[in-house]
Amino acid sequence: MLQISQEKELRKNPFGYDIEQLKEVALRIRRDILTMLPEAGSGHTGGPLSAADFGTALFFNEMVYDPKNPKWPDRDMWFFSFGHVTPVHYSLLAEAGFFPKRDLLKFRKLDGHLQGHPSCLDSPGIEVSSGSLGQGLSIAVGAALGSRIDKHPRRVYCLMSDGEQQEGSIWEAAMSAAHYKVDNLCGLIDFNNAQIDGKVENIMGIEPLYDKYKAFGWHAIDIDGHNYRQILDALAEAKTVKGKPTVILCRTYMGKGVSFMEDDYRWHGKPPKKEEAEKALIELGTTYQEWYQHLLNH
Ligand SMILES: Cc1ncc(C[n+]2csc(CCOP(=O)(O)OP(=O)(O)O)c2C)c(N)n1
Repeated sequence: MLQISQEKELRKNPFGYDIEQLKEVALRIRRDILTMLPEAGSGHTGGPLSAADFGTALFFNEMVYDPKNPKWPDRDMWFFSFGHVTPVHYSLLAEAGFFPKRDLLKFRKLDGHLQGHPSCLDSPGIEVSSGSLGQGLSIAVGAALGSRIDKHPRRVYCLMSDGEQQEGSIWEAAMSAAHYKVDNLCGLIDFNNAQIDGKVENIMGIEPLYDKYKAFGWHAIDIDGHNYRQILDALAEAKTVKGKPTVILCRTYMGKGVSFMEDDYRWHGKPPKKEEAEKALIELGTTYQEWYQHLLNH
């Protein structure tokens, strides 16, 4: 039988950063993303940059976990259903201390553990391997239900993209989450209106997404996904909702933070070349060489 702590002081985020500290972390996360990608020579840029702010709020203010003990029974659980955003996922894990930052320089390399899509067999802090869009919410519903059966106080977070709302399996999972009243489940959607081939609204529109989740029996919150006050308030509100799951629609911009990437779907799946990364990193107050060295030393 697992020993699960119900005590409030044990079940808290290990950092508890305020908004100014969260902004500083997110800047480092964006620098990491732009340094590891050209080094890998492949991978996704736009989604990781759009998800960087609500991802930072989750890892450095909200979720309960122990980076030195990834399988700690008391932990909350998070599932990155849109597996392809590994640059932000891995950078958050490294920043939190699950593994050294220098590992980021081995992203997508044979002698590293950080695969292009997350593998729970290879890297700490990954609950489940993902990459096939639309699967994560079903897994999260199961984890939330199982936690409830165990009388575990954990919360389960499912990070999704807007493109994957086009998958039918999302809506089967959404239906079951409401049916089973899993109020320990919180979905966050990176609503950047961009996917691999263009704008989501032009490929297969998903609006009105807020009304759709409401109609499926969820509590829904629509926020600016780059505004920390709104993100933290939405996460706090989600914890007060009883009898239904909550979804937070995080309105974001693909490529957020880099002028020549923002709101451009062509950055969905390509890495910056070293010269492009240099330009981007200068906008973010550093240089490629400086941040590469920073990663090597941490
Ligand atoms: C089931 C499935 N179909 C297709 C793909 C290929 N694919 C990878 S990312 C992507 C675009 C998805 O757009 P979105 O999830 O909104 O991500 P963003 O562009 O915001 O990073 C597609 C179609 C996949 N990974 N899984």
